[in-house]
Amino acid sequence: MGRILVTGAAGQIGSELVPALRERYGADRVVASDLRMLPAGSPAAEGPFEVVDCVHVSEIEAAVQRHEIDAIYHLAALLSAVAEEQPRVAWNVNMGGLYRVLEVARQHGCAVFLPSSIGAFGPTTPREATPQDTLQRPTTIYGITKVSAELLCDYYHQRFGLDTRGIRLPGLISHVAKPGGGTTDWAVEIFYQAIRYAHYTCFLRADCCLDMMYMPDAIRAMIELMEADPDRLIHRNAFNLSAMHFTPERLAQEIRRHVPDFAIDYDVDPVRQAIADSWPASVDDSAAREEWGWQPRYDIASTTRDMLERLREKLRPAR
Ligand code: NAD
Ligand code: AKB
Repeated sequence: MGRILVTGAAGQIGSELVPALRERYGADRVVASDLRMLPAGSPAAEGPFEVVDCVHVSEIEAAVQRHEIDAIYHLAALLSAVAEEQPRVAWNVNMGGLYRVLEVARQHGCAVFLPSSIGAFGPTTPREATPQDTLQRPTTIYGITKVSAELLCDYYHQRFGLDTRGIRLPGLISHVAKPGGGTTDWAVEIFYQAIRYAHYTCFLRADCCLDMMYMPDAIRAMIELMEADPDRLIHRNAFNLSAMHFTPERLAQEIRRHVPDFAIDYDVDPVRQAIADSWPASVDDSAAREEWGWQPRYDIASTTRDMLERLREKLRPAR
């Protein structure tokens, strides 16, 4: 891997992807970029940084040229709940930003990684063990941008020979940066609230099952896919990826093993519930396993244990 640009680097994924890439390829070879500055003192802030608004092609191009970039991890996007509040902005950032990144990549010969999502599926997709190749008719603006993004990346690969690769990520659980306004944010918030108040009010129904993954697995998957032998990749944009799936009630039960008096109640948000109801409960990731050897390492028990341990440390009052 040569020199890497990460867009949207201040977000939930970028905050952990940038340090992981720097550890693997060298700090000076990975340039973080975002609309906003990285929080001072965060691990991602230790290294090169550029302000890049992905809807401005000149800003992407300047960063690519200045740092002689070979690969772009394009993370900048609006997540599902925020996108539903601002559909026009979501289209502009998610599709407009991607189109400009792909054009710059085409002109400068960069590889592109794009995170798609379980949001790329819709209510007519088989909901259990969702196949790799299946019906994709999402009903959210987020999902529409994700399917379009998968297709656009395939097009740039087929038409221009660009090395584009992508993963359909499930909801991500992490402790470094908070999630940015998605439907699966509850699965992060619940840990903060369990430690602070031993209580959480969930905005999804108790029995709403969704696919989930712990961030270390997601980061490893992104790096492994970009390092995979291209001759073995049949799907490219984008691979189903799975690690675990659970309901709020099931996660609450797991948290109670560590916080015995933890209580959960429900105040369902109809908008986010409708989004969740249109997504798979579990996905079949056999293509990723066969084509580049994907294997998750964290399940619900090990994720819960690690999240609580790390958040207890992070939220401990300074003496
Ligand atoms: P996030 O909302 O936490 O971060 C996105 C970042 O993009 C923010 O720091 C924001 O400032 C930046 N940004 C927004 N508009 C921009 C623009 N015009 N130019 C440059 N930067 C801009 O999101 P995330 O959770 O880190 O997700 C990153 C990507 O992964 C997105 O494409 C998202 O759809 C996808 N994804 C995330 C999850 C998840 O659970 N976090 C799951 C599936 C897919
Ligand atoms: C969201 O909820 O929007 C994201 C996702 C699964 O794409 N976490």
